[in-house]
Amino acid sequence: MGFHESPSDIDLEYTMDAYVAEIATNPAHTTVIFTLKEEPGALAETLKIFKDRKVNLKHIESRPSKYQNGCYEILVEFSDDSDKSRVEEIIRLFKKKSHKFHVQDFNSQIKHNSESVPWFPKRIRDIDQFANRILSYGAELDSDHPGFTDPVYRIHHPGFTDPVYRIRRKEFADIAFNYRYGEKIPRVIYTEDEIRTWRTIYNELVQLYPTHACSEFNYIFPLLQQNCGYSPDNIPQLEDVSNFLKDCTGFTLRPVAGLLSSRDFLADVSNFLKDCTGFTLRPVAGLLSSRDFLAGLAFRVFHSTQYIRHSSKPMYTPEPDVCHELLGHAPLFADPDFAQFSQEIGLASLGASDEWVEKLATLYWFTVEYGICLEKGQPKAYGAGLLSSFGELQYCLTDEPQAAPFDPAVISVTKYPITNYQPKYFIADSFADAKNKLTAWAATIPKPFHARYNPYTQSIEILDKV
Ligand code: HBI
Ligand code: NLE
Ligand code: FE
Repeated sequence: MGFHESPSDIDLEYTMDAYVAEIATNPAHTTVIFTLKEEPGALAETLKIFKDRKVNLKHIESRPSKYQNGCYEILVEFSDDSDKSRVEEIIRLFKKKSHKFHVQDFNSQIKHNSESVPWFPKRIRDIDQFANRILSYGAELDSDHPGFTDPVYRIHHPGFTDPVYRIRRKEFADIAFNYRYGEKIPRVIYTEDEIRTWRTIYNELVQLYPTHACSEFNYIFPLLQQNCGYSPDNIPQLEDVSNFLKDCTGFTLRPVAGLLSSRDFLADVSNFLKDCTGFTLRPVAGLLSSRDFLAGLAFRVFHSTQYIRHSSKPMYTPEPDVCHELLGHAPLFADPDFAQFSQEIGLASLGASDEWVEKLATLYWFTVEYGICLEKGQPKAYGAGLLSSFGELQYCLTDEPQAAPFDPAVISVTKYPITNYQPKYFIADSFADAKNKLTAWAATIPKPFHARYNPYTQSIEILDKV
């Protein structure tokens, strides 16, 4: 993107990325970055420039300068919706003072870039900006998700006509709407009726897992039973599962010790550290757009519903629910290769065009949701949509559906139904094979940059493509 011409530009990359995010959502923002000597009152004096011109500050960041001793780099973002001439005046002023201030005005560059690159979150906290932008909250509202306005969907969704269920769904939606990054996910007391639905699904599925699910899934599942309250009589709490997925990446043993039963302690601790992945869950009221949903994966954040499907149709629902998230998705997010595969799709989606996001969503569909892989020559399910539906889990390994080899170029343009069992599955040779093929294919997505996740700052780093 041509930002990094001088060493100090490279150093400012992170801050500038944050700025790109803002300007793209709301073009009426300007950011300046300048270097200030550490002197009493220096910052206050500079900020007076904004105050005197009645320009509102939106955001300030500071950090010690690596290049000039005793100096601070300050990023100031301000709204300029009031008066363009005031903003120009401020920029002029900064430039004039540049023997004292090193001024960066990359407005023109960024405006240019934001025309071609859709907005995407740069910091994990940015997810708050879209997590409530849902397309439907299922039983409550109609949706513009293709298919969800379809009468067929309503036939598959008996919750639409059950007033008690609709009220309950509203309670779950409110939890998700009020949630902000970093908070604990509120614990839910599930009703007897809800637990009965969970029990039906759980008991059916655990009978199928040993023969139908992939070995990675079967390896993690007992850990969830031991540590997160997975049992026929208890719907696990999102908060506990989220902590499970996240904490075991830590280097200290202490949080791990708290989670494990003392039996097999040492063996489990080492496996625990190895196997978990830093994925976290975040409550969501309903379906997100593909772009928003995939962007979460780039940060290893998985948006999870917390409500349960209507009790009248436990075997299959077209909509994600807590059974789907916790039985279908959560176990494999504890597998390092699978976690990386999922994050890879997320990173590829950042800043991609609508057309390419749709292709990535389709790939997500045929892998993370409906993937089948070979194990010792035998097909096994790893897709969450299969692992949470005891109807489709049985069906998918019969001769009835079509099976095709794993080829991202083919998969990405394949049409699929969202309210029925899949007519076709793509069979991967292994996770590793699927990941390599995906990475190779994703490199062909036309984007001016490569996005990489920095887990220490939990932010996206942008690398120019050469
Ligand atoms: N939103 N909340 C939520 N959960 C999903 O599983 C989900 C979504 N939006 C889109 C989606 N899944 C996929 O079908 C792809 O479009 C990415
Ligand atoms: N069909 C799945 C189930 O019944 O658990 C849910 C799929 C959500 C995409
Ligand atoms: Fe899903």
